[in-house]
Amino acid sequence: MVIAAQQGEPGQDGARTFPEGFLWGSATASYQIEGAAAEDGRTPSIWDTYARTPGRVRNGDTGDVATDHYHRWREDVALMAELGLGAYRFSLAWPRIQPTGRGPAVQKGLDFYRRLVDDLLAKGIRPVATLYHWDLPQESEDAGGWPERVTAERFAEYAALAADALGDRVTTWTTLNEPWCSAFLGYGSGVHAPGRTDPVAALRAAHHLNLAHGMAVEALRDRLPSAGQCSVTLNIHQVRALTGAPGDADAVRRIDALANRVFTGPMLRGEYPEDLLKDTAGLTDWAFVRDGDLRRIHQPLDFLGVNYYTPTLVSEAGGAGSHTSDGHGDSAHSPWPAAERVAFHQPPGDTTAMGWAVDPTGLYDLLRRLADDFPRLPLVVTENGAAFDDYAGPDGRVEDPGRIAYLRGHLAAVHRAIADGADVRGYFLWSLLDNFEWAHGYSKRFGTVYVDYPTGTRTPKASARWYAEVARSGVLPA
Ligand code: IFM
Repeated sequence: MVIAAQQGEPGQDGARTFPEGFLWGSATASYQIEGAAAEDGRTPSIWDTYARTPGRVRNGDTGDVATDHYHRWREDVALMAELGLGAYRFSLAWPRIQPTGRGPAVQKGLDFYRRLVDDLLAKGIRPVATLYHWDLPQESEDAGGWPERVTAERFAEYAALAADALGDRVTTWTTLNEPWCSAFLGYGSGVHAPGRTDPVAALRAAHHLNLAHGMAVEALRDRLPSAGQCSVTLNIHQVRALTGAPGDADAVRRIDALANRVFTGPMLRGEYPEDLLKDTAGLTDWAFVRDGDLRRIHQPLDFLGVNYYTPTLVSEAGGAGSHTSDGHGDSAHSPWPAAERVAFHQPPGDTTAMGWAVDPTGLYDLLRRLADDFPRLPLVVTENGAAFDDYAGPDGRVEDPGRIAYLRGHLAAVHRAIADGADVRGYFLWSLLDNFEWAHGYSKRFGTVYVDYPTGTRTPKASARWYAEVARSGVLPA
C-alpha cells in the first residue's frame, strides 16, 4: 500500500479528500456468503454444527446456501468492478482447504480461491485474504478446539498450505478476524460457535489464537515474496466510562484488558498485561503460556486491521441504570471472565438494526489511540458498516439513506483521524453483500448490495452507488 500523505481539514465546500493511494474496499467472510457447504470436499465447520443445533441461530438459518457466492463469484467480482472497488477482503474456508483440519490440501478448494483471486487481479481489484474468519473444521473442535495448543499448531500448517497455493498472487494477508469473538463469544458466552460456556476455556482460547497468529505469520513470511504483507484484524472495543467515578474508570480498564490488550499485548508488545493476569488469577494461573510463546506471537506486522461498529459503555456494577447486555447477544453466561462487577450500558444516540449506537467519534478515538500507542504501525479499517431493515421498493430499487449517513459519518471520522496524525491506509466497508449474520441468521442486512435470498438476485443499494463514487474520486462529499 502506498504511504498515506497527511491531509488537512475539509475544503471550503466541506468535501474531504483522502490521501493518494488510500485503499477503498469491501469485505465478506466465507461462511457468511459461500454456501456450497458440502461441495468439493468441504466438511462441516463449527458454524455448520452450531447452526444446525436447534435454538442457536434465528429461524434455524444455516450457511448451507448463504448468498451462493461459491457458484456466483464471477457475478460478484463483476459487481465489485462495476462499483469501482480497489480491494476486496475475503476469507478462506479452512474446511474447504483442509477438511479435517490437518493433512494435505484439497485441490478443488484451492482452485476456487485461485480462480477468484485471478479474476480480481484481472479487474484491478486487490485481494486481501483472511485465513480465519471463524469456520474452524469441526474435527479440530472435536480434538479440543482453540482452548488446546494443537489447534494453533494445525493452523500454522493450514497457513503454509494457503500461502504455498496463493502466495504468488495474494500479497496481503490477515491471520485472524476478531479473535475476541472466537475466544469469548465462542467459548465464554456461547452465543457463537462452538457454543461452549467456560471462562477458563475462553482465556485458553485467546492465548492459542494469539499463538496461532504468531505461528501463521512465521509460515507466511517463509513463503511470501518480500512484498508480502501480514496483518491481523482485531475488533478493538472503544470502551468508555459512564461517569467520572473511579469505579467506572476501573471498569474501563478491566474490559479494555479483556477485549483489547489480551491481543495487542502479546501480538504488538510481546507480553500479557499485568492487570489482566491479576484480574483473572482466580480463574487460571496462565500456565498454558509456555516458554517461547510470547516471542513467537510478537511478530512484526505490516499493518493492524481494525473493525469498528459502536462504542462500549461501562460502569462499576450496581450504579443507577446498569444492566448486563453488552451488545454481543443474550446469554446466561458472560463473555467477560472475572468482570462480574462491570455493568454494560446502551450508549446514547440512534441505533442500527442490531441495536448498536451510531457514534463515529468512537472510530476517531480508537484510531487516534492506536496511533499513539503503536506509532510506527499503519492502520487499516478492515470492517465498518451497519445493518438496516432494507427492502426493495415497487420499482426494485433499494434506498438506504441510514447506511449512507452512517458511512458518511464514519468516513469523516477516519479523515479527521488521518488529519490528526493517524496513519490509516485504507477502509473496507462491511459488507459487500447481505449475508448470514451469525446467530441472527439472515435477519440482519449489512450489505451495500441487496440479496433476494429465494432467487439469489443481487441489487446494489443506493449506498453502493454512493460508496462507489467516494471510492472512485477519493473524496467524501459534504
Ligand atoms: O458480520 C460480522 C463479521 O463477520 C465480523 N465483524 C462484525 C460483523 C457484523 O456483526
